[in-house]
Amino acid sequence: MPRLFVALPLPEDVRERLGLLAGGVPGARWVDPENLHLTLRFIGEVDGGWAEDVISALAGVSAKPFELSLAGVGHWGTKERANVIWAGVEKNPGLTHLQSKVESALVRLGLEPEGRKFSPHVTLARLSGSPAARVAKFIADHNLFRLPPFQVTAFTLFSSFLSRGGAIYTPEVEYALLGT
Ligand code: 3AM
Repeated sequence: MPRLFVALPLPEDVRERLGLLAGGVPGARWVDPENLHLTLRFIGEVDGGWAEDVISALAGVSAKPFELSLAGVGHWGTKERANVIWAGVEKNPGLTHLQSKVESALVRLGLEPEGRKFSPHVTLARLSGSPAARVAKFIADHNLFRLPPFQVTAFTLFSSFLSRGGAIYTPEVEYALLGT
């Protein structure tokens, strides 16, 4: 059964620049630059028939291309026990619009609505037992992190395979943003 999620792939130069942030936090498992992405919706495991339905439902999503800027870093979890370090996204109505179209297409299909508010981010590292002071230092050091904007012209359905060496993400279907 494939495990699926919908995400924006990131241009290679953006992934390289994000990859340069890795380091300085004990207990951090940094995401390989080739795997960096911005998740729009985690779907989870679906059987073959459902996967086909997901593929065609996403083909019905229409949204315009838009510019995206990555800026800032932060963490999930508590201050004492952070579990993820991420790069942030500047406020972006185009992104919010696309995400809500993807969400409603999947809910129409019968998936449970995502209960959590959409908080766009790019996961940079997953943490276990990282000292709070080192996480705080990382975030303070990269306070002014910002990349030049790039054009988002497509979103992608990925499959995720969990292996011992970490998750392997494979782009399965790319959907062009063509405008409405
Ligand atoms: O892009 P990020 O790293 O925030 O954490 C997983 C990753 O999100 C998330 O889906 C993205 C691609 O794997 N994910 C994994 N399992 C999940 C679950 N059960 C999940 N999100 C919600 N519920």
